[in-house]
Amino acid sequence: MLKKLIVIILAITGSSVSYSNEKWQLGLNEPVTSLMRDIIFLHDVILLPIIFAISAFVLFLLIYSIIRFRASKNPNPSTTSHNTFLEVVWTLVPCLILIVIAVPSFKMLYKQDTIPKADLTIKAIGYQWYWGYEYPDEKITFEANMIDTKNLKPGQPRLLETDNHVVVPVNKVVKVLITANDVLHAWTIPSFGVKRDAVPGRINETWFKAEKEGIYYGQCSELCGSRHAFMPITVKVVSEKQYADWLKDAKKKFAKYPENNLVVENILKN
Ligand SMILES: [Cu+2]
Repeated sequence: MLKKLIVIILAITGSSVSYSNEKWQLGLNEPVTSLMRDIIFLHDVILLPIIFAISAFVLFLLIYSIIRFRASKNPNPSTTSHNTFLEVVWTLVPCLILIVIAVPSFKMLYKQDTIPKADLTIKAIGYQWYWGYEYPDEKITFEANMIDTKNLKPGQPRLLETDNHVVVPVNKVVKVLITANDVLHAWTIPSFGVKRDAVPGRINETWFKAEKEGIYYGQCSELCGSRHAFMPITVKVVSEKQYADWLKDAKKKFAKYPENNLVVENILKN
């Protein structure tokens, strides 16, 4: 209800909610991995209620003290400067709140960090200003450049669509190796709950298992230069059959895999 009301207010005032797959979208993108569902749970069920409760409590105290202790009602102010009990309480309660947040938060971080046995591996390389991809198991490599606004086909979102898509099969564990060639970038897909820095000379790892077919969008999430806003990430999640068909074509189209890709091959061996 509140969500709907805010959407209507935004629609009337003409404000825009940016970075979304849906017009007037509020909140986080629809989750398609268990990682993202956990993130949404932490945000909606744990963090938001705590934030609202604390804000309401502080607002209540503020209004109460303004009215109750105003000069006309309270001409002789109290000179108390210490209250040991109160000081212990307002130190301990925030600690307890932080511990309550830390438990699910650490659990989630650990889950994101532990990569299950991967069904396929993809390497994403950040360049100024586009992404390059390698499928080390299939020996294919390609680049993905943003499609300019004037060349978009109907239904393609502006600033998010790329000429080549990363294609992965549905319900498979995909391990993503992430690096950069020049400066820091970051590879992310909000619906997957995945975000990792792309650091030159270093390979970061993450994983996802998309549970729904579709096209998912992300954007470089580390300020990397003048065209930082124009290096989107497009991942297409398809059925296993469609993936096999795509691979057949891709192996012809993208067969320029580097011969001495020792770093990636060593990682795959371990
Ligand atoms: Cu970038």
